[in-house]
Amino acid sequence: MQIDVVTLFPQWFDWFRGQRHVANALEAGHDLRALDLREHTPLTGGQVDDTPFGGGAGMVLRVDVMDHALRAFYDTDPVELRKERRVIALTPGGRMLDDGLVDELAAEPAVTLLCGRYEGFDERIVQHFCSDAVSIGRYVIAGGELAAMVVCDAVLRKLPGALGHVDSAAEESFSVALGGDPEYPHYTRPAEYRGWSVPEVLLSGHHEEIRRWRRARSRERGASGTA
Ligand code: 6GU
Repeated sequence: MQIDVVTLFPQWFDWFRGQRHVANALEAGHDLRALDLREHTPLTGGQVDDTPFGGGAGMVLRVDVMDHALRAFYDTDPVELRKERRVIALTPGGRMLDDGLVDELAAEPAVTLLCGRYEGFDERIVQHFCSDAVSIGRYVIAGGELAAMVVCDAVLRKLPGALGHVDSAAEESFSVALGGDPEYPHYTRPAEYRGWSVPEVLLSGHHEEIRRWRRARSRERGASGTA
C-alpha cells in the first residue's frame, strides 16, 4: 500500500515512521511519504493560507496552493487524481473513522491524506480534489497531522506483516470476528495479585469454554458501551 500525507509539518512523520508496527509495514514493502505543502506554493514568502471571505477568525488553506502542490507531486490535474486514488481531506466535519472505514482504506492500493491547519480547507479543495472527508471524532484538534497518524496507524496495523502475530488484528475490538463489539478482557501472570484473581475459566485449558466466555464478555461490553 502507498500512503501519502500532504502537510505543512512533514518532519512530524519522521518520528511516526520509527514506531515498531509502522516500521514493520514499511519494511514489508508498504510506503508512507510526507509531502510538504509549502514546497510548491505559487505565492511569495511560502504563503499557503488566507483570511476567510465573509470574515471571521482564523485562516483557510488556499485552493490554488493545494492545486499546485498536488500537480507537482503527482504530475496530474488533482481533479483527475481523485479518480485514480482515494484523496481524503482530514477535517472534523468528515465521515467518522471506524473499523469499517479502516478496513476499506486498508484494501486500497494508494491513499492521499490532506492535512488541514488553522480553520481548515477552502471548501473547493474538498469538493473538487477529494474523494472523501474523514474525521477522527467529535472534537477539534489543531491540525490534520495527528488525525493522519491515527488513520495511518489504524490502517497499517491491518496490513499483513505489521503485527507480530498473524491473528493479532483479526479478533480485536470492533472487528467482524467479534461482531463489531469491543474486545474481551485480557489477563496475564500473576494469576493472583493483591487478592485479585484471574477468572478461573481462563486457567482451565478448555478452549471452547474460553471462547464462549470471551464472546460473552465482549457482548456485555458492546451492550454497555464501556470498552
Ligand atoms: Cl481530521 N482534523 C481536525 N483538525 N480536528 C479533528 C479531526 C480532524 N477529526 C476530529 N477532530
